[in-house]
Amino acid sequence: MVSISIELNTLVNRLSNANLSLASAGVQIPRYDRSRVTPGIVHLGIGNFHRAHQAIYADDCLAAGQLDWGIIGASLRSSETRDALAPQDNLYTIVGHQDEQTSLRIVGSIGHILVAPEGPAQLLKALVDPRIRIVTLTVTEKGYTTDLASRTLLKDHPDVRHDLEHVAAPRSVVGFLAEAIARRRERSVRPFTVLSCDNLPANGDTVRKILLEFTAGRDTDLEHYIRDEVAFPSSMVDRIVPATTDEVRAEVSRKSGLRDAWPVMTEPYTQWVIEEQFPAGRPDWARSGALFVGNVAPYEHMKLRLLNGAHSAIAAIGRVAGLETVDKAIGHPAIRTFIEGYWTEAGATVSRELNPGAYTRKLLERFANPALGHRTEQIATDASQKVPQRILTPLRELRAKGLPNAHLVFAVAAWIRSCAGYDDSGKAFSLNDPTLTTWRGMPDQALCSAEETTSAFMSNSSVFGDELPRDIPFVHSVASALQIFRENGAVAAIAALSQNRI
Ligand code: CS2
Repeated sequence: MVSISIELNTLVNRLSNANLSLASAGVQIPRYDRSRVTPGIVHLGIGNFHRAHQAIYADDCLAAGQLDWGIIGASLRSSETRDALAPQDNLYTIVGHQDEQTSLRIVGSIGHILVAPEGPAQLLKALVDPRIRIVTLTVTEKGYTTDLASRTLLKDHPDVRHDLEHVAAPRSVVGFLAEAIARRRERSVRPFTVLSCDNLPANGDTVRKILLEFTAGRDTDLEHYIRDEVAFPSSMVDRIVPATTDEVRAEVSRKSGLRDAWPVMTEPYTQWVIEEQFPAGRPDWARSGALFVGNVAPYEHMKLRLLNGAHSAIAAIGRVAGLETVDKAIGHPAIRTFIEGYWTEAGATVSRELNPGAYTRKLLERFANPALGHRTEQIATDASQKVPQRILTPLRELRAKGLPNAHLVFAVAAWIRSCAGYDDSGKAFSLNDPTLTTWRGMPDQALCSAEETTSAFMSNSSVFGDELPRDIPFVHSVASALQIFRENGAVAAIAALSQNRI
């Protein structure tokens, strides 16, 4: 079966500019002349999320005739995406799945992909190009080389240290941004706007802050220039984008009639809320529904705390319970009830004006989409970088106000339990969270009691900060929830909470 589909696959033409006319009927293709597009955006972190989100908004603008807003994508690590997309003229297919419906769209907004480690000078050249007016970022939490609990630059991070010494050959996001802004300034080229599209609180302000800390150690004139001249709007981005599987590749070849080495599958839902601060201009992303606001914080709180918070809780519980995908986890009555309780508590930290009730009703539907096959393992990746802003920030607020927070405490315990690296049946799974697994204080949960494990985790200040570990009732409740997880298994533990048996 596999070899037959591989053979069929090689008979299908490769996606490319020249082959676009061979796409099957019903496949949406770029209706603009790609050879006339010029770059206006450099995007750092050319992964699936960018390709299913910002690149689509850009594609719509290009189709509307705003041809000076093409994207140069850059990867700060591997050459995988460039290697897959370059032979197909950087075209790729977006597969939309909802219920029984599939939509296919070939996207043309990425003109070129650079691989930073292969040629940092080329990426700097692109960043200094006066045509570039915006630099967008999806570099994941880790890419900010920041201690998330204190929002300070990790000055001892090897890449940060390297970049302070080798300014012309940077490795990190801050290193590239600082050097590009410095060169533009020397050449009297107006600075670009830096637009973070990662799931971080006040993401624009966070990049600004770490960039200022970085430049303070390098050049105080540059620091002042960045403070006065460079805009860092914050933005909230939302679209669920699972990792691409071989099944998706095969489906795309079969349905579009063109072979695509790296299509991206996603849900129909998409949202982008952006602070209106673009002194160097911007494309008309509003035409695809982007919302421009004065302050993104209420939207970002709602999304990070309700969607991402629940996602991280589901990922931890799901992994421990042996449930591999979000739809399977949320389809389990005990988990669904738990998540509804979680939303009631976390929702108390979200602006009423945004109608969090309607938002979570929609989330239930989105999480339940079986076509996505969104893996709990994917969401659990780098969980130690996600838990602070998704779960612990609202938890601190709830505790400060004396509001109910038992579900969030259970989510913390579930995460700690999942860091044991085996599920309730004893089956091992890998923890893809290098910041945590290389942490010296990581307890061996098979040997440590729930209290010992909890107190070891509490000593990790880059996750828990300084204040929560001093909240003794909180530490006790995490330890007792962890004990309940150990004794009963994840599903029974959360069911007991929902039934008020604890
Ligand atoms: C997820 C997010 O992997 C994760 O951590 O929570 O990628 C989530 O799917 C997106 O933020 C949805 O917009």
